[in-house]
Amino acid sequence: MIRDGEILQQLLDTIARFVGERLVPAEAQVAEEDAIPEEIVAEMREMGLFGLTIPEEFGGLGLTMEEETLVAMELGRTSPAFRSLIGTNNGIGSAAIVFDGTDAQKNKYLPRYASGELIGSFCLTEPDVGSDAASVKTSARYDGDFYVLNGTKRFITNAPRAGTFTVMARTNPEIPGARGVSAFIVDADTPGISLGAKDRKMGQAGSYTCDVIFDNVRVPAENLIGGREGEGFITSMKVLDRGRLHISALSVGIAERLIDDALKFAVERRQFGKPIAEHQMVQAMLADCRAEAYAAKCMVLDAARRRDDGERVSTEASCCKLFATEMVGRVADRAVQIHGGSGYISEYAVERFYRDVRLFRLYEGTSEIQRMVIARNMVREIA
Ligand code: COS
Repeated sequence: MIRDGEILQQLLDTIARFVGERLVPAEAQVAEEDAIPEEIVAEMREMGLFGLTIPEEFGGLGLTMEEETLVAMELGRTSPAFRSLIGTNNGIGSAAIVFDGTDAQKNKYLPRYASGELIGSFCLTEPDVGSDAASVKTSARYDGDFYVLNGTKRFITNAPRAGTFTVMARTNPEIPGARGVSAFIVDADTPGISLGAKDRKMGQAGSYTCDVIFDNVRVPAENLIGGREGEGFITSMKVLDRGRLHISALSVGIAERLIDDALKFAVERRQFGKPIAEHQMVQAMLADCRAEAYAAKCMVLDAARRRDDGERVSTEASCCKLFATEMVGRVADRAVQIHGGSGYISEYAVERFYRDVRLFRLYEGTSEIQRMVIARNMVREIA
């Protein structure tokens, strides 16, 4: 749902200008130095980009899902590291509190996420717990007015910058699956928390992940999200439904950027006496990219509108995540192919994007998990 078309368009134009004038020119530097320049981080803060989805009453812009997907598409037109920096505050790092937090938790944390003063990070994955997310092993033992957390979380996005962690931990060892898991908001400076070395990744230089280790970390009981045990897994699934739509929109934006780059290259590069854009096999690749990106865009906008209308869109979110992230993988592959040998050289952005987009088919649920969610829901519906 778009609340005010004119205001949204102003926001989209501002972001498009910022992406084109500030972020795209900084892409190579970010890739080279594996860091986003602090002045760009400050500009992102000033623009309110950390609080896009935080409700207005807590200082954010309170974007609806449809509005958020349109913004994510704009942000997709540059290196995903920039989006990743603001991604957790607008998504998995804050959403558990937005959806299920108590008023006190919302008042304490959301304004600081919205301003970018605090970076929120989401801790679900563990060394032995990936796709089977309900098997969380990190424990949270109740002790007086505290819970004592022990365990290790893996591949945690923005952990090196985080001021808080949303942590999924098992409060009831007697319940092995989803219902034994609770969600906590944990301040990063709580004694007993340590961070592993930054992961060295295939792509997305400038965005950081690492292990987060909890060693007898005493978390006040008031930091149990929503004040209820056993709800953490369901909270995570709700967070991921939204996150999956966001990643799908981002994939559309990146596909559009890659199509632009490939098209510009194809009209300039000449072989056999004419631009390669006039060769039918190159045209076929361009056309397939355009058709698939358009299909993904339509899907994402439809699912976002349905979610704004109050529908449960778990199936649609997984359909979008599956299709859009696989789509951008194919688009990136064709963009490299259209660039020929140049596509393998890091001077051209497609080389970097080819590696960057590989992550989208893995995190916030692999393509295999999305297929599993879709098919399970189909079987459930017919039953
Ligand atoms: N919204 C709300 N509730 C949901 C839900 C959703 N999207 N999906 C599941 N639930 C609820 C179920 O209704 C069930 O609740 P009850 O206990 O009341 O019956 C509970 O959660 C358990 O669901 P389910 O039995 O389906 O859980 P499974 O262990 O079988 O696993 C999958 C579900 C595989 C879908 C889940 O583990 C998953 O998404 N895995 C991937 C994790 C992931 O994306 N990791 C990436 C890292 S996070 S960046």
